[in-house]
Amino acid sequence: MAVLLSGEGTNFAAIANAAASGEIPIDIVSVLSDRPGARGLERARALGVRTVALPPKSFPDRAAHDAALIAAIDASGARLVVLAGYMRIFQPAFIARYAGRLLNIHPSLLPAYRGLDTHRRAIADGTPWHGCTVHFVTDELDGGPLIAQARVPVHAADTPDSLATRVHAREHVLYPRVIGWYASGRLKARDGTVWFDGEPLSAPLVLEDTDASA
Ligand code: NHR
Repeated sequence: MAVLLSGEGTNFAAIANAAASGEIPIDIVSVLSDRPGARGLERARALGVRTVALPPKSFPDRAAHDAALIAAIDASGARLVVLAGYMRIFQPAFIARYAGRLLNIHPSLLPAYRGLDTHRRAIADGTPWHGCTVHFVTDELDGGPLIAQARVPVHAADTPDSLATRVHAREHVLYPRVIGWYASGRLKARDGTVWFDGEPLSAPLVLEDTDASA
């Protein structure tokens, strides 16, 4: 698989750990970023993973940037593409190329809070539960078929940062697990539906709560 990231790369690190320990049958062949200074690229280099930085400013438009990403991903031999804090919206040609093999983890219980700044918005609404969702990526922003979620409580004293920390801890468990399902052939996207163990999912799978998340 290839990983695309724009920032810290903590989800990448969690996936790389799960792969290195043999927990999931996956080979990370490339880490790509739109931000040459992304900390996640440094983490990848430290682990000996090939990295590619493609700043949007080097391209005339989004389509050209996407095309360069496609060329780099395909040259790496990746069959699965995983967004892990990647912050640039893709044009339809990118989405079409990786249909059914492009995953994202989004920091909310989708369909709630699509888009950016999810932790602040959840706190402002006084919602009691928040969390993260892994989904197949489509042209509908944060609107592709849902695969699995993990939830966390929102505490009265939470700030966006404290809530983000609680959500991140669950992301680092949920994302490697879902990628493992995909890699072992248990998880597929077909006809706009998610299939798990040969059955269509009518609702996202839920990662059981643990004391650590509360
Ligand atoms: N692309 C498509 N076509 N569809 C999706 O569902 C996508 C996508 C690209 C990224 C991740 C998503 C998230 O989990 C994602 C899903 C960035 C933005 C955004 O507004 C929105 C959603 C996500 C990521 N990006 C701005 C842009 O103009 C830039 C924002 C910034 O740099 O801070 O691309 O949250």
